[in-house]
Amino acid sequence: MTENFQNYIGGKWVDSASGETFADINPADTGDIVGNFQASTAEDARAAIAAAETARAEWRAVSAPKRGEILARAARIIEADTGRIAEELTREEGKTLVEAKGETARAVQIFDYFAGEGRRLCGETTPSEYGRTFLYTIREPLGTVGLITPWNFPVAIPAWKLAPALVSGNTVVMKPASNAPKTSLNIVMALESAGLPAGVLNFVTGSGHTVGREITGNPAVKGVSFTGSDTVGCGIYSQVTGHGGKAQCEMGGKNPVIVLEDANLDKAVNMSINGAMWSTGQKCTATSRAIVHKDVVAEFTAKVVAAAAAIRVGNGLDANTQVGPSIDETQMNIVLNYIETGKGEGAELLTGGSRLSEPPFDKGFFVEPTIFGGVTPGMKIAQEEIFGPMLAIIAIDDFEQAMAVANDTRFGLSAAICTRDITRAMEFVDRIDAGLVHVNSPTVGAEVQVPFGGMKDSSTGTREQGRVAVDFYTQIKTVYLEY
Ligand code: UN1
Repeated sequence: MTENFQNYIGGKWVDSASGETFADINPADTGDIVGNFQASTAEDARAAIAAAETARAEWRAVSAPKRGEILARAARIIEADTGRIAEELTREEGKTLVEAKGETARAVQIFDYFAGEGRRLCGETTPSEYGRTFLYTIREPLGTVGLITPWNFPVAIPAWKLAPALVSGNTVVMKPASNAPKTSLNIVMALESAGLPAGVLNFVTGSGHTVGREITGNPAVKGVSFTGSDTVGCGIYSQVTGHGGKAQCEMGGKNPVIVLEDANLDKAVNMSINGAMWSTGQKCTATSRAIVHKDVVAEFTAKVVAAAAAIRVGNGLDANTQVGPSIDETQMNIVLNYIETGKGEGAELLTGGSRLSEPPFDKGFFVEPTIFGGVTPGMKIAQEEIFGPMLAIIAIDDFEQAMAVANDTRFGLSAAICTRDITRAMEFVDRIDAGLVHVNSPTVGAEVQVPFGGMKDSSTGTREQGRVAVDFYTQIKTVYLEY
């Protein structure tokens, strides 16, 4: 019997008004249903927003350090339950258990970090032009905020939106991606057990067209933080800002790794495989272009192709697996279509390129780790976000051309360079259009204590994570106090 999971509204677990549910399916084994979730309506979303509005005054009155203490308690609950949370994450999302445990540990760090922010939710004092005037700022919550989260990091991303939103004193309506709602529900339950008052966090599952649209269109929602595709993100941005709300959207990437002729090639290969293949390439920070100096491109290519061909694909629950499935059939078909596009554009398929459909892969959405060589910067596979285990190798003549090619995309999330030359490394840092810059480390990863976000079409709004995360979730009040 598949278990049914409910929405969480005003501190109560409730069914959707629709009376309908949808299945949360294991992408490695479609016979495994993780649970049924509420196919919620706009009415359910409105009830969640109303509950958040009701709880607003009470939550705002709780001191920020006390709000932080609840986050710290949630961190301990999640930490103690890591094994189960990670296993459910792997079942619904497909990434390996090692990655799922790592991501859950990251969520714990996020809650701990923002628990501390409760004691540092500082304003500024400033000298006034006038005598006997105390001039200072304080941070206040926005009110009710909406969080729309993706399936690819179903524990870390809800955590890195929830923790700063809550510690800043906002009430929340959260809609998780329908492909991975169970992990988010586990976080909601941890916060409930940690003592979060009723109505402060409301959780509504369902489609973007119904639930998402009500959250983004409802003027009671003063801020929306979204991570997902850029098409959806741009729509959300205009909807939310259209009624005067704040919007923060983290969207796509087409992240390059530049490999210069002096690079340690084994390191360059590790950076590329890690960035392109782990988590099935389903990260907005994934490496999708290797921009390699002509003197080393043959050797780099031979090594990276051998490494990709040796990757063990399979069910993430199997300890041997290194790369799991695509999240669903649609996403798998997008990846397979890009493989056909790459071939059609004249790129050279060097390894992979096919769906794995024989047993034991027949019940999942598995694609072989795929590498194309001979890619030119204008090709679609060098321009569009693919979100699959795929790397395009582009040969370049010199550092100047590498920079031009690296920046020749509408995205600007993350970028890496592999070199031993400190001058060119620093030149790269200066000139790359990316919000996250890596020297001799892969394009992926995000430490909680530093800002995360991109340039160009990758992000809008202020950065997530780090101390600046609270900028999005707070508004500033300036006080002139004459005595
Ligand atoms: C990471 O690289 O570990 O949706 C984090 C994403 C990003 C998070 C990436 N917002 O893939």
